[in-house]
Amino acid sequence: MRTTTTIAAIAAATTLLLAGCGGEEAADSEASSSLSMSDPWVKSADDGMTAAFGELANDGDDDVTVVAVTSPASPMIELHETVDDGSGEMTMREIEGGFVIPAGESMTLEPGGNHIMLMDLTGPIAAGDEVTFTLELSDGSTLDVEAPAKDYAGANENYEEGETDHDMGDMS
Ligand SMILES: [Cu+2]
Repeated sequence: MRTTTTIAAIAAATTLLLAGCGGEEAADSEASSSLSMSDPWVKSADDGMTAAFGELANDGDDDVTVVAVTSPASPMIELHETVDDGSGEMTMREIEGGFVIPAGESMTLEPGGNHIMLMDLTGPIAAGDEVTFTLELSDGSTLDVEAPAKDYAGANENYEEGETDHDMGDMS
């Protein structure tokens, strides 16, 4: 009984504390305040895999890590980096620890570099379509992004966990 009372008291105090530091903002605290994404876009594709790009900017005082991305366009999404596999071939792979954007800095997601990888499209994405992404950050907040689709001939890096020649399928 005593434990329950204590927890309830702490919860009440926490609620007061949150309410005290900014009314409506507290209720809306799920949206990231420091991270933004500009010029988002996704490469059009009929099926299989494709990728999304853009510029992530962190104008806060703390580093921000994008730990996961979700979208109705693909049930499985990975955060990829592109590396030289040693033979001059560029290979993409899941980046360890997510995308880290240091305080006050930005990170460009672009073909041939870091990107958001849609692993298994639920349907075709045509140029002009708008694809919604939700970026999940390490502090528990999220950032929703609307990315227009466009046709793009590049971004055909191999995928190191796939088979070598046709990993990217229809991406070319
Ligand atoms: Cu990739």
